[in-house]
Amino acid sequence: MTGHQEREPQGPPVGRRALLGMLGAGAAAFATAPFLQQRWEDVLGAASQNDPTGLSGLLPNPGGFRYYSVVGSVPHKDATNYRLRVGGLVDRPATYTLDQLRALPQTRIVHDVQCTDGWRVKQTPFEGVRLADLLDAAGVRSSGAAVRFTCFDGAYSESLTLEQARRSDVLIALRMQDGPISHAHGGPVRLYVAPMYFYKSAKWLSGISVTDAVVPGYWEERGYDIDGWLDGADRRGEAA
Ligand SMILES: Nc1nc2c(c(=O)[nH]1)N[C@H]1C(S)=C(S)[C@@H](COP(=O)(O)O)O[C@H]1N2
Ligand SMILES: [Mo]
Repeated sequence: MTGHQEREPQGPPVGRRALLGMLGAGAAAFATAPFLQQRWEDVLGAASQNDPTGLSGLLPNPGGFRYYSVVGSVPHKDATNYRLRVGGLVDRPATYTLDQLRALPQTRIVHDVQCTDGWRVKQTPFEGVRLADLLDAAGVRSSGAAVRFTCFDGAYSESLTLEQARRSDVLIALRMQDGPISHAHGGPVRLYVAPMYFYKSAKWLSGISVTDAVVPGYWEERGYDIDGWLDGADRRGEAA
């Protein structure tokens, strides 16, 4: 590919005109331009989060993902200002920076991603810190039974039982598809619960709190099943 020839990392930010051009040009425009692809993902993210018709799912969609957010805009965070707080029913509450999370042992999982809306992205690599490691470091008290996740979008939340949270295929993910997690995909840090539907994988993760019972998450309060398990081979992650 000739992608690097198209890149202008020192240049001005991509302007409105260029973005409109990309919308017209479609897949060909960004297939050769990794620098622009990031912006394209932001455009798709912005378009699909405010889309009651679901038509934004018809836009060219790199990698088959759709972008979801329950709020209209989410602050951007990076290594300078990202924090993850671990607390609740633990002996040693902690706050992690992005660099501190990167310095911990990393696990890579390759698994199909599935949304309850019907789309699937096959064999997607995620990489990060096992949630079990952070829980062990925090020292879960005997009264702890579940984990509640909160997000710096200010609205989304999720939950797992402690037993689910301790599985080796549940990650505090720092990387996705072998790169840093983009803002649109919930970066710099999202939850990744490989054996469950993707709504369990909270984006823009900022808080992990051990609780004495499961607190239903954002979608679960609105009718989603608290039990997000995939079926059979999908749960086990056997490639189809
Ligand atoms: N903070 C936050 N996390 C979220 C959501 C959301 O709206 N906000 N949507 C969930 C749903 S329903 C899905 S399918 C995935 C979508 O992830 P993606 O936008 O990276 O494709 O994120 C999940 N996590
Ligand atoms: Mo979803």
